[in-house]
Amino acid sequence: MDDMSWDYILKFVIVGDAAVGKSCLLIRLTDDRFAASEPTLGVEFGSRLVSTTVGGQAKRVKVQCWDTAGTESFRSITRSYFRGAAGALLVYDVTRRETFEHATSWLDDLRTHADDNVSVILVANKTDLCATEPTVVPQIQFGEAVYVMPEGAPKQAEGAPKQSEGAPKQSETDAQAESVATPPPAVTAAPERILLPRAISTLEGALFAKQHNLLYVETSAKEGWGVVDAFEQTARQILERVERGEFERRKPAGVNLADSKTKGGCC
Ligand SMILES: Nc1nc2c(ncn2[C@@H]2O[C@H](COP(=O)(O)OP(=O)(O)O)[C@@H](O)[C@H]2O)c(=O)[nH]1
Ligand SMILES: [Mg+2]
Repeated sequence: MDDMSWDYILKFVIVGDAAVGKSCLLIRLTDDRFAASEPTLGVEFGSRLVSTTVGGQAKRVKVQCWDTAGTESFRSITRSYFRGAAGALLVYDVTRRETFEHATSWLDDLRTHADDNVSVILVANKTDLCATEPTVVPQIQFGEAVYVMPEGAPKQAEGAPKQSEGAPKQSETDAQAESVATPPPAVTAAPERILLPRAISTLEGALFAKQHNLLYVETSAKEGWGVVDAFEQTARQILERVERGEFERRKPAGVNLADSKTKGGCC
């Protein structure tokens, strides 16, 4: 099989509120770079080959992805692109709770306007704003205890000044009670990134996904964390369902098998 050939073509859509990073995720997928993008007007398109394993066999999948506008004024255009999608990325921003709360309404839209069998992955994006490395997502099984790393205060970026740095400790405060307060040392190093608190924990996101029968992934379009994985996981689920014969009575929406004519073509 040459480098450009594929076994399946899958249609994907990316949905979610405005400014959660949908366009940046698409650019990361197709160009492997982070671009501070302009707001999407209507719909944009990108394509890339990804690999996945189904039934022990490696499959090459050409993902054709439509990036939609999240604002209310474009919502009817957005919906028209849901039709025929085999997979959907439902994206929220881990630092903005309202974008997670709107996931239910996006899901309703997908269930109403896309094919019944559309495979949806919930994507918690912008995790780089809250952590210096990707989080390990727990596998959740209902009926079993869930063990997760405690998620307390956000981790501090390495080298970043600690919150208490510069502020005198209690013992020092007592000793210096009578003296003039010493000003904090001047910061000479380049300012480090300050991490934001997460508005939705990994566990809450993963539980929501489990309850609604969605896949779940944490991403950073900026750092490239989890982006290709999101498409590969979803492609694997779609193809497993095809192999299990879930679509036996009719051709599944958004899934095309490569034939001798299309194999070897370009994007
Ligand atoms: N830190 C960080 N910023 C991001 C990430 N993804 C997108 N952004 C920023 O979020 C803003 C909105 O991104 P955009 O892709 O246009 O959002 P869209 O409206 O959902 O398509 C832009 O300023 C991006 O630079 C990410 O993973 N991390
Ligand atoms: Mg956009």
